[in-house]
Amino acid sequence: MTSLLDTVRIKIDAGARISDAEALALFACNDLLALGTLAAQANRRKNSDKVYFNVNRHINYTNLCVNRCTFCAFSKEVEDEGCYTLTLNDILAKAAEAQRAGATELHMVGGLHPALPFDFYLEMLASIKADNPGLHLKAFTAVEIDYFAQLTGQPVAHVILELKEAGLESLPGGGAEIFAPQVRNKICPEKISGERWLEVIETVHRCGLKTNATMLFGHLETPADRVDHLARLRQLQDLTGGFQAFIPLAFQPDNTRVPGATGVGGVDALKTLAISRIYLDNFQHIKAYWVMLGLKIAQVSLCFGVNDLDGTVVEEKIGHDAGADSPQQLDKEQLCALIRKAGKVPVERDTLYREIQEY
Ligand code: V47
Ligand code: SF4
Repeated sequence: MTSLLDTVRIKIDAGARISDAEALALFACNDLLALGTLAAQANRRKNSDKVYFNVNRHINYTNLCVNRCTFCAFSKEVEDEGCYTLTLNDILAKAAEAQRAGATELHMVGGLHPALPFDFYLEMLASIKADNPGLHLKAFTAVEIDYFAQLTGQPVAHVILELKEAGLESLPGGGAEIFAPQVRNKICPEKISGERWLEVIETVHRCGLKTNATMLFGHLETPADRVDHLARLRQLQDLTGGFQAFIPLAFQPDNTRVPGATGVGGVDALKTLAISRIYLDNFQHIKAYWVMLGLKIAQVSLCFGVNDLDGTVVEEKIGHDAGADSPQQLDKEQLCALIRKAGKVPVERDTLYREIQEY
C-alpha cells in the first residue's frame, strides 16, 4: 500500500495538488523530518536555494481599538494606561528614520480607532509618500479596510481606490486569524467574519494591489480548522492570483484572554509551515515571521519549505505585548547570517519580490 508520505511525494514531483484529507493526515504525521524534506522539495522547485528578506520598518499608528479580540495584548481602550495614537509628525519622523536606515518598505497597521477620520489615513499615506517617494507603503489589514468602509459609508472598492491614490501600494495579511466560525466567534467575536475577510481581499486584488495572507495558530483551533483556512486561501488564490506570501503566525499567549492556550511548540510550528508549503501550491512564498516564531525556529524552518524571513522590522508591538521573546529588530547582516548558516542564499527583495541584491 502506498503510504501517505509516498503519495504526497509523488504529487509534489508531478506538480499536483494534495487534498484537504491528505493535508489533515499530514498534521497527524509524526515523521517531522520526512515532512520537512517533502516541503523543502516543493520549495526548491519554486525558489531554488534563495531565501528572501527585506529592509523594512513597522509603524503601529495606534493601539486604540473598538474590537477586543481575546488573543490580542496590543489593543487598548481610551481609559487604559498605555494607550497611544501617534501624531502625523511622529509617523513622519519614523518614516524618515526608516528611509535613512535604507528601508524599502513601511509596514503600517493599527487598531480600529474610535474617532480618527478616514482623512487621517489618506493624509498619512500622502505625506509619507511626499517625503519618501522610494518607500513602498504596505498598510492596513482587511479588517481596517472594512472599518473604513463603515466609517465613510462607501463601498470597499471605493475606499481602496482612494487609499491607492494617496499612496497605498500593497496590503499585509493580518486579520485573517482562523476563518472557521466556531473558533473565530470565540477568539474575536467582534471581528469581521472569515467570509468578509476573503471578500475584502478579493476586492483589493481586483483593484490591482497585492496582499499577503496570515493564519493565527496555536490557540483553540483544531488541525481541521487549519486545513479549512488553507483551503479557502488556496481557492481565492486560484481566482485572483493576488497573494504574494502566506505567513502562519504563532500565537503568543502572555497578557491575552484565550483560556488554556499555552503557545506554540517547535514541532507544531515546523509542521504547520511545512504543510502550508505543500498544500498551498499556488503560493510562491511561505514566510517565517521571526518575531512570533523566534529566531531559532525561523532559521530551522528554512529547511522545512520556507523561503522568506520577513524583514528588519525595527519596532514591533503586537507580538512583544503578548510576550514574544524575539529581538525588536534585526539588521541585514544578522538576517544574512541566519540564512547562510542554514545553507541558503540570502537575497534582499523589495515588497513585490523584485530582487535588490544577492549576498
Ligand atoms: O492580525 C495579534 C496577529 C497580526 C497576536 O503581511 C498575534 O507581511 C500572535 O499580520 N500572538 C498582525 N499573533 C501581524 C501581521 C503580519 C506580521 C508580519 C508580516 C505580515 C505581512 C503580517 O498579528 C494580527 C493577528 O493575527 N496577532 N495578537 C498574538 N498574541
Ligand atoms: Fe483590534 Fe486587531 Fe487587536 Fe483585534 S487583533 S483587538 S482588531 S488590534
